Parts: sequence; C-alpha cells; structure tokens
Amino acid sequence: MRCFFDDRQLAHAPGREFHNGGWAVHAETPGRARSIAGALGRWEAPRDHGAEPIAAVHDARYLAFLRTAWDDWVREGREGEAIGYAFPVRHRRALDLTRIEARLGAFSMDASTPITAGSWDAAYWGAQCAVSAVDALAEGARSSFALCRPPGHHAGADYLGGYCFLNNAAIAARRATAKGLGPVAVLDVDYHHGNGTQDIFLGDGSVFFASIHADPRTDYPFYWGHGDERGEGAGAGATLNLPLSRGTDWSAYRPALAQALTAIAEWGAKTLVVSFGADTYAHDPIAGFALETGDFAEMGRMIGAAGLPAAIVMEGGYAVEALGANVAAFLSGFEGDEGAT
Ligand code: SP5
Ligand code: ZN
Repeated sequence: MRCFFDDRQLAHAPGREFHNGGWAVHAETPGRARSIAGALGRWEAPRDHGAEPIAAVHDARYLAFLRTAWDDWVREGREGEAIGYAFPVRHRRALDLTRIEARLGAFSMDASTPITAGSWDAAYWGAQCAVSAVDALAEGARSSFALCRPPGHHAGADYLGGYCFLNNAAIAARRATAKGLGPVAVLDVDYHHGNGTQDIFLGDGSVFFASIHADPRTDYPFYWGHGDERGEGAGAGATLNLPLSRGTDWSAYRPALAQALTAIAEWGAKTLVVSFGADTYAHDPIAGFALETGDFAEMGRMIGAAGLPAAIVMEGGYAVEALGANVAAFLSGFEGDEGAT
C-alpha cells in the first residue's frame, strides 16, 4: 500500500489541553506519528499540491487566521500555547475583530486544541498527505494511506477543534471528486464523531458521510453525531450516524460497520475515504470502546471486502505503544493480509 508522511508533521507539539475541568497532558503527540511510521517501515513524502485543494474545503478567512495565528499570538505578547477562551456561541454577526483571542475563539469549537510554533506546517503537510493518497488512487492504486497528524475530522470549514486544524478526510473527498473518482463516501470509524466532516458535507449531497462513534450523549463532541442527523437540503439522506454505547466491543461494533457499508454501497459510492481512528482500542487512554488489535484486522478486512478503491486517512488513537500495531493490523486486514507495506 502506498503510504504518505512528512517529517514536518512532527513540528506541532503542544504540551497540554483543557478538558474535564483542568489541564491534562496533550494526548495528540508527535510520538503517535512515530509509532505508526515505525510500524509501516516505509513511506513516501507527499507532493506539495499547494493551497488549492485545502481551499476547496476551508474558508479563506479561516485559512488566513490559521497560517499566522502563532505569529500573531507571539507578536501580541502572549506566552504559552495559543488557545481561545471566549466563543461567539449562536452569534451570527460578521465582526472584523483583530485581537488574537477574539480570532482564536471565533475559529474554535473547543479549548483543547492549542496552536504552537509548528502547527500550521504540520497541518499543511498532513493535508498534502491526504491529497497525495487520493492522487495515488487516480494513478491506479487500489488503496493508499495518509499518515495524517495532526488529525482532521473535528475541523469544520471555518473552525478548529478536537486536535484538528485542516479536515484531511474532507480535503481527500473533494480531491477525489475533482479527479473524477466520485461519487465518494467518507466512512468515519474514529471513536469520536467526525463533526467537522459532517458539517462540511451536511447540505452538500455530493459526498456520503457515515460515522460509527461513541454516543454523543456521553462523549465528545456532544453536539453532533446523534442518530437523527441525516443531512439537509441537497444532502438529505447522505449523512448516517451510528452512535454506540461506551464499552462497545467487536461483537457490537461489527453489525454497525456492516450497516454503514451497506448504506455506502446502496448510495452508489465508487471511492471510499476512510477516517481511521484507533481510539476505539480497548486500552486507549481517552476513549471507552473495547476493540483489540486483532479486531482492527477484521475491521480492515470488512471494509476492504466492499471492493472500493480507498484512501485511508489517519485520525485519532492515543495508546501510543500499541498505535503502530493497531494501524498495521487495520491496513493488512484491508489488503487481505498481504502485508501493510
Ligand atoms: C481526533 C480525535 O480523536 N480527537 C479527540 C478529541 C477529544 N478531546 C476531548 C477529550 C476529552 C477526554 N476525556 C478524557 C477522560 C480521561 N479519563
Ligand atoms: Zn477520536
């Protein structure tokens, strides 16, 4: 399988995040990418496709903010990592605010996604991996893997959150559509609901979005991913949410995956983008499902058996020591046990 990764993705390295009433060690570490790269053994550097495939998903004002947010934070005399603390909730007026905290809040959906010196570069090169993975399909590969880090599925067209800045899966889906590989479906199997991807395609109808995730009544991101969210307008029926309860193991996960794959086939998808998070792992430090390493191979096998060309995009997974093995199990299952690399 063709795999894509760039060392510049390691440059984003926040120390801490805010959740559950206090500071915690930032779970989304450069070590995650090292664990996965170590298990892959070899990979290609992505080509630089420039800003265009990113701008096909994200608003120009958000991208302008993100590019300079760290420099602006430093220039305005702030210390530590850049995090917003005031949010324009249900506020619809367009305001042209310049103070860095005002802009951070306006373009954020949580306070656990700090920006540091290398954040833009890391997110940019991660997104280029997603684009390169789709281009590999256009060149005839049956599957490809983008080792995206930081992850992407919580980022919307104009907001960051959930450790995510650029929505790599959405960028991949739009790229695949532009390359004539559509109709495209995104299958999101990260533990958390992919709210950013859902928001981007909710009213679109050109991309099907299916997600299996922890019930948002108990788990982040709370406000998206409920079973009655099915798409709007032109996108009505093109969103499928399958929330599962905490403690879900493979025997309960498998039927949901079968249901998602059936819906994707019935919708007529020709290409798949998989938002793959390994935070469904039983021993993940921030999540609550109960999949084991061997279950990821089964998951890969089931998705591979759908027979669609697939760009697999890395999302979450925080049990760093096991992460490489879990990703390798998924990829080798997808390929039919011919080997992940
Ligand atoms: C891409 C991705 O997986 N993002 C996840 C973001 C989750 N952020 C909120 C984490 C709240 C964690 N609660 C941890 C309880 C640990 N006992
Ligand atoms: Zn996750």
